[in-house]
Amino acid sequence: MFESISEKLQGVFDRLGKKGKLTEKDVDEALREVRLALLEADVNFKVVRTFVARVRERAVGIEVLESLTPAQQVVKIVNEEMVGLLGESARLSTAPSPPTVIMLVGLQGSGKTTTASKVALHLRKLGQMPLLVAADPYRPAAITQLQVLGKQLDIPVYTKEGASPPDVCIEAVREARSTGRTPVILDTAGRLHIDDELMAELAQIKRRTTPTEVLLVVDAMTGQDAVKVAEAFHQRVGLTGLVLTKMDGDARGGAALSIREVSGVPIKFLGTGERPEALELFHPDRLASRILGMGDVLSLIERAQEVFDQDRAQELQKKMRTATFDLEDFLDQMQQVRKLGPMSQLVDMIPGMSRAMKHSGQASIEEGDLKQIEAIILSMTPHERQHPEIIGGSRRKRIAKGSGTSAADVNQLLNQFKQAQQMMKAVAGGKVPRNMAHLFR
Ligand SMILES: Nc1nc2c(ncn2[C@@H]2O[C@H](COP(=O)(O)OP(=O)(O)O)[C@@H](O)[C@H]2O)c(=O)[nH]1
Ligand SMILES: [Mg+2]
Repeated sequence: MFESISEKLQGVFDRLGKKGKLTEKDVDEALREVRLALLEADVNFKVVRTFVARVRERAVGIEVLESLTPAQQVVKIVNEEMVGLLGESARLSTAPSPPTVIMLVGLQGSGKTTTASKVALHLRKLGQMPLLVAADPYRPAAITQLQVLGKQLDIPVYTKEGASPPDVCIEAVREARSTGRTPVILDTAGRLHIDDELMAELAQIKRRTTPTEVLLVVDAMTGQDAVKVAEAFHQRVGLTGLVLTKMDGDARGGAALSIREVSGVPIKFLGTGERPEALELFHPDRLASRILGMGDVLSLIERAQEVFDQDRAQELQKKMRTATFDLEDFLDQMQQVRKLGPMSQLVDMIPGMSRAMKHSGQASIEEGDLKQIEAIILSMTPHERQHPEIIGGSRRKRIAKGSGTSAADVNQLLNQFKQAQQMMKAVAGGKVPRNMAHLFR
C-alpha cells in the first residue's frame, strides 16, 4: 500500500534529519519534495496546494520543543495535517427504530457486492443480525453472486427477481421489520458510467427506504476518477460515507488523500482484499501513519485479536512457559499468523519493517516460505512432530519427498525449531542464551 509515496516522504524526512537547525530554506526545499511526492501519487492539485501551505505556515519558525528535533517536528506537523486531510474516524449511525438501512451505491466493478457482504460480516461480529438485499434484479448473475457470499457467511439474502429495484428494497425492509433483522444492507445496481437513469433509480430507493447510511463504494486504484465519481454521487444522490476498495492493490494514495477534502464526504471503510474479512474501519491517524511509513500497530493487534483463538493462544503460552512446545504447536501458531492476512500487508503495518527489509536486500517475506514449512511439518508423523529429535537421515528423506522439498530444507526447519525451543526453555528458566539476548532487548 502506498509504497512509492511512503518511500519518497521518508527520503525527505531523512534528509531533513541530517540537518541540525532548520532554516526557512530547508523547510521550503523539503516541502517542494513533499509536494512532488503528493502530485506523483495523484493527489488532487488543489488539495496539495492547501496542504503544503498549511504545513509551511506551521513549520516555518516553529518553537523548538526540547523533546523533538526540528526535523521530527516537521514530520509531526505533516502527520497531523495529513490526519486532518483524511478526516474523522468512522462511525456508522443506527436508525432510531429498527431496521437500520445501509444503502451501497457505486459504479460497476467498484466492489459493492463484495463490500455488502464484508459490512454484513463486520456487523454480525458486533452482534447484529444483518439482511443482505440483492437490489440488482435485472442481472441474475449479480443476484447469484450475493447469494453465494451470503451462503458462505450464513447471512440471509433477500431477492425478488423481476421486481423493480425500489420495490425489492421496500419489501426487504418490510421483511426485516417483521423478522427483527437489522441492518438491511442494500446492494444496488451499478453502471459502467454515471447516467441519469441510474441516479434517478438510486434517488428513488433512497427516498422510499430512508437509509441511515448511503455509502459510495469506489475503487481506490482509479485515483482522481474516484474523486469525481464521489462528487457526482454526492450531488445527485446524497452520501453519508465512502468505502475505498482495493487498497491492497497498487493504489498510489491519490484517492484516499483527496476524496474527503474534495467531496466533503467522510471515509468509513477500507477494503483491503477480496475475502469477506478484508475490511477495515477507517481511522485517519492509522492511515496517515501507514502513508508516512510509520506502521500501524493498532490495526495489526485488532486483526490478531479477531482471528486468534484466545483459548488456544493461552494454551500455547503455557506450553512455551513449561517448554513443552512441539512442532505441532509450531505449525498451529504459524497457521494462526497466516490467518492475519497476506505477509505483504502485515509488513506494512509493522513500523520500520518494510524499510528494514529493503535495507537488508530482502524484497519480501515469501508466502511460499510459510507454505513450505507447513508442508514439511504436515509430512511428519504425529510422533515425529512431538519428538523431532528422532528424525534421522532416512526419516528426513521421507519427509522431504512427501513435502516436495529437499533434505536440506527439512534440516533448516528442524534447526530453526530447535533454536526456538532453546529460547523458550531459557525464557522459562529465566535465562536467555547470550547469542539470543538481542532478541529480548
Ligand atoms: N483486491 C481487492 N479486490 C476487491 C476488493 N473489493 C472488491 N474486489 C474485487 O473487485 C471485483 C468487483 O467486485 P464486486 O463486488 O463484484 O463489484 P460490484 O460490481 O460493484 O458489485 C471482484 O473481483 C472483487 O473480488 C478489495 O478490497 N480488494
Ligand atoms: Mg455487484
